Amino acid sequence: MLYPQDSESRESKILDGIWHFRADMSPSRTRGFNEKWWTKSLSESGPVIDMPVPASYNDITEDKSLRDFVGWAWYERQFYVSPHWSSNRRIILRFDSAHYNSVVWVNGKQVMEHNGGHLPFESDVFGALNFDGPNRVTVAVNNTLTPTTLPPGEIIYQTDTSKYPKGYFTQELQMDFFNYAGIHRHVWLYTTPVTYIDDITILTDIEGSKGLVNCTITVGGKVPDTDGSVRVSAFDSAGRVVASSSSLSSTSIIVIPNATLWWPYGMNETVGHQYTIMVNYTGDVYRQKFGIRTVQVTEDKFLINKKPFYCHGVAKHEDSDIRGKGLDYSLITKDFNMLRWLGVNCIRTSHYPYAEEIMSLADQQGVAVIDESPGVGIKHKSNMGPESLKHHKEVMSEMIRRDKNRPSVIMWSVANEPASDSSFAASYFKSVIEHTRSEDPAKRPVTFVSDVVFEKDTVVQFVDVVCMNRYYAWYHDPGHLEVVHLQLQREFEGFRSKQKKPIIVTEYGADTVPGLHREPSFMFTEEYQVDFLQEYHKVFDDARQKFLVGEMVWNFADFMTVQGTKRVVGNKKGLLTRQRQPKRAAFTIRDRYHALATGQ
Ligand code: BDP
Repeated sequence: MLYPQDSESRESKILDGIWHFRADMSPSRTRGFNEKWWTKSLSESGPVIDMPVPASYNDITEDKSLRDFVGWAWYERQFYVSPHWSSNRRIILRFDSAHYNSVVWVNGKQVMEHNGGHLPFESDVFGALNFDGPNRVTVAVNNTLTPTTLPPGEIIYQTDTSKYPKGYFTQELQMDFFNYAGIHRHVWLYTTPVTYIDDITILTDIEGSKGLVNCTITVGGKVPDTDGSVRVSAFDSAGRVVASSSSLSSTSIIVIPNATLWWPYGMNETVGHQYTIMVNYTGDVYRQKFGIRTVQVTEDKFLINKKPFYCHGVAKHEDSDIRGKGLDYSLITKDFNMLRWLGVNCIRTSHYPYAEEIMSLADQQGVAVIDESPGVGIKHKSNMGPESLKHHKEVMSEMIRRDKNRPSVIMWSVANEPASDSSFAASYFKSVIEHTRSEDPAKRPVTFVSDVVFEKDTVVQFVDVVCMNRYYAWYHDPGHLEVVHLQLQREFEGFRSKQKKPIIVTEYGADTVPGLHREPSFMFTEEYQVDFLQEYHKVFDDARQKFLVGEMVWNFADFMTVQGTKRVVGNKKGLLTRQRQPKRAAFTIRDRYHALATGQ
């Protein structure tokens, strides 16, 4: 799905801002549907409050029941559309993401429904619009997670009224982050001509000094009998035409002589180099960035442009004070500055697809990405039935459709820490992984992230790269750093004896309260986090020249979780605080990663 953009044939406007909002606190949570709140202004059916878009609604007010709310939340705003948009075009209403189920009405008419957070959805709303007066968009968003949503969850009702108030329920989740909800990213209105470019797929290859670019477009609307005329030109970063093609077909192969390749940080001077392809299809113009690079996996290497790539990275979250999972340009720019400061060359979008603006920064700044689906917390049989499988595949397709042209994306991760030792896992994940492979035109490697010991895992056989999360001397043998060497090495050897595949340690980390100190080090202190990471580094350094192709600290920054006995206002395994200030271990990682980047 193409990201909205302005061009000679397209216009866009963003509908972000302060919207009207009401959470449906009725016991059944269905009052809004029963009373049809979308048929008139939201303020006519009851009190409304101001709610920023984009943002999670949870931390905006001082109301605990809204912070922990589960159910339908209603948003509404007015907008105007200029009469010059009233003919000869499509007008698309697009949500870059809303968590989790959404129903959208324009002027009281339902225009779309979507299941799943973290990914865009859109619809042509031309027929529902007024061009000579105000328009109203109403959105109902439901954050209830069920055994078949992704991530899965469960609502647990307590009926013993001697112990619980009437109607008491909680949402049980198998994931370690706060279930922030709301309209998390931009809301757009954009136009295209009626005959339009629906999608562009760019595949690249390298032949000597040439870059080979295969560009396929799919089109929509009233397609002319002749298949329309397509003109494709590629521009370098200075805006000079480097190649072009003019044909009547929707596939063009263009050759870029003396191509500058896309490299991740640390591998070459041309970090994050991108070209732009301009497609003109019967007057509809769209500019798509792309990078020329190849990705391959061997028995013990991860190759980018045929050179061994060693990932020195972090796993992240979309998470910050006040805005929760809402997109914020200051935050994401700061995050990329801190990634560069740390010397990071790779991130994992744990545990869901991140905003497209984040992905674009990764493309530009040469930060490789393991692009992860929201498949987190798949622990039970009820999460691996036919309905879950169907939805999981749909989500993978949506994700690939959104991110397939990104040079930064070097691998897809279909899930984090599923019960890959259960008897249902092998057939479920075989199917999801095969589907993912078949959907990606670029055939990137596919993985899932495992926390199961090698003796019990049943899914690693289907992946290209073994990704493992390990917490020795934290969840296992807490405080005993002396076990790390033995236990990590044992797992490495175990997996290698089963599968000759490269390994990435996708998580290892220790909760650390900033400002807490002890010598000798003690769990939760800044010193322990340093000692902990360094103990792992010794094992990594042994395996690095052999089969280990990456190490990723859990986590870039502290982040919010649900309340629980293990969490002191959130997960504190960040190298940085939630406000993005470094803890002591950040300096250890910075020294290590810059040394790795310069090959020392
Ligand atoms: C891992 C999970 C991650 C958690 C982390 C932790 O993948 O989401 O936040 O543990 O407990 O198992 O800190």
